[in-house]
Amino acid sequence: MTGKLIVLEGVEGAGKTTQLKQLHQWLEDLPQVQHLRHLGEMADIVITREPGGTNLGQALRTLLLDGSASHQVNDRAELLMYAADRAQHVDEVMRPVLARGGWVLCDRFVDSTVAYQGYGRGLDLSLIERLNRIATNGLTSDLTLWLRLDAEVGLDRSQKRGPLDRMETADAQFHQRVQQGFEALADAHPRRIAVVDAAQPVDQVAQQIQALVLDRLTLWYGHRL
Ligand code: Z5A
Repeated sequence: MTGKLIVLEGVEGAGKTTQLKQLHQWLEDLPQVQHLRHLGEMADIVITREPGGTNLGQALRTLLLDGSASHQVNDRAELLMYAADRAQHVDEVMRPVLARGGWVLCDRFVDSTVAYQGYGRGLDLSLIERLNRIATNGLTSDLTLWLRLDAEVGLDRSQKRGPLDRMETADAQFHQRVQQGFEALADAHPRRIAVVDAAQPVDQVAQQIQALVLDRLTLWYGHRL
C-alpha cells in the first residue's frame, strides 16, 4: 500500500495555506476516507510545506525569507537552499507517510522551484529539472492543484495580512514571470496539474478542490470505495 501526494501551488496569497487546512478537515470527515481506513487501505493525512517541513528546513526557511537579515542570498545559493530543504523533507517526512499508506498534503513542491528560480530568477530550466530529481529522488506528486490568481491580487492579500518577506518584496516583473512559469507548467502537465480559480471566495475555491480530489479518489481506489 502506498499513499498519495497532493500538492498545492500558486503565487503568494493564492490561498494555499487556507485551502490545505480546509482540504485536510474535509478529507478527515469524508465517508469514503473512513471506509478506506476501515479496510486498511489508507493511513493518516499529513499537512506539510516547503520550505520548512523539517527542522533543517525551518532553519533554511528563516535564511531564505528573512528580508531584514544582514546576509545576501544569490540566485544559485537560493536554488540550492530550496533543493536542500526538499531533499531532507522528502526523506524525513514525505516518504515515511507515503510508505505507510498515508496522504501528504504539501504547500509547494518542485513546480515552485521551476516557477520562482527558473522563470522568476532566470536560472537554467534543465538544470532545475535535474536538481529537482536529485532532491526528490524521483518522488512526484499524484495531483498538483494550481491555485491560479493574478500575482498582483495575491500580493495585495499578503500585504494586508502583514509585512512582506524577502521573496515577496521582489519586483512586480519577477512575480509576473513566476505566474508565467506556473502557466507553462500547467500547459505542459495537464494530467498532473489541475487548475483552480483562486479568485473566488474561500468556500467556492474549497468546493472546486473537493470536486477534483473526489474524482481522483474514485480513480485511485475505484471498486474499494
Ligand atoms: N519558493 C521558491 O522560491 N522556490 C521553491 O522551490 C519553494 C518556495 C518551495 C515561501 O514562502 C516562499 O518561497 C514563496 C515561494 C518561495 N515566496 N514568495 N514570494 P511562504 O510559504 O511563506 O509563502 P506562500 O507560499 O506564498 O504563502 P502565503 O503568502 O501565506 O500564501 P498562501 O498560503 O497561498 O495564502 P494564505 O495564507 O492561505 O492566504 C493569504 C491571505 O489571503 C490570508 O489573509 C487569507 O485569509 C486570504 N485569502 C485566502 N484565500 C482567499 C480568498 N479566496 N479570497 C480572499 N482572501 C483570501
